[in-house]
Amino acid sequence: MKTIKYIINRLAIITLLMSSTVFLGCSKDDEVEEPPIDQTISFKVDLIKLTGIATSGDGNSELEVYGNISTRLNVGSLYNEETLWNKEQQDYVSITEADFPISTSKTFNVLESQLSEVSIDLTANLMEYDSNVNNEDDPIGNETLTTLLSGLSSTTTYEILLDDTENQEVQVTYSITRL
Ligand SMILES: [Ca+2]
Ligand SMILES: [Ca+2]
Ligand SMILES: [Ca+2]
Repeated sequence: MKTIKYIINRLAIITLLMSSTVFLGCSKDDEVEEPPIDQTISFKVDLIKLTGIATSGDGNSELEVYGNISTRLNVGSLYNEETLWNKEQQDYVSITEADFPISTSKTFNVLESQLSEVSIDLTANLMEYDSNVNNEDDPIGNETLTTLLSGLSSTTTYEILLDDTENQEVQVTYSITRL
């Protein structure tokens, strides 16, 4: 009796092994299906212009503007930063109460599967040069605007007002386009 029981047990184990082999075979077949392709979506950041909003605080109604404007793609905690405009103090540009066109752009590629966790920053950090040695340069402003990309379908234009110093104010205009 003991031997028969033993044989039955063995048979049961063998049957189990065989059926699990069949099962594994099935799941292997399923894996042959191609995974969905993750599309790449491109977003272009265009720096369009600086505009003097208030310039009377600098004597000759012309601001001597220098500094840095950059854009940054954030994917979760990772990022990629690019410079759009950069002037050292000695290379300042003169801004009146009019548009000062700038035409630089950067394009970022984003995987469609990551779209919900992706944003683009635009940071403008501008200063106003004053030649008087006793007078320190004036901060125009240092601001960052963050845009979530998941809801962006075509071109959207953004404005950042830098107004840290009274009557020496500059607005930065840029756009983000989903290509
Ligand atoms: Ca000034
Ligand atoms: Ca001036
Ligand atoms: Ca000045």
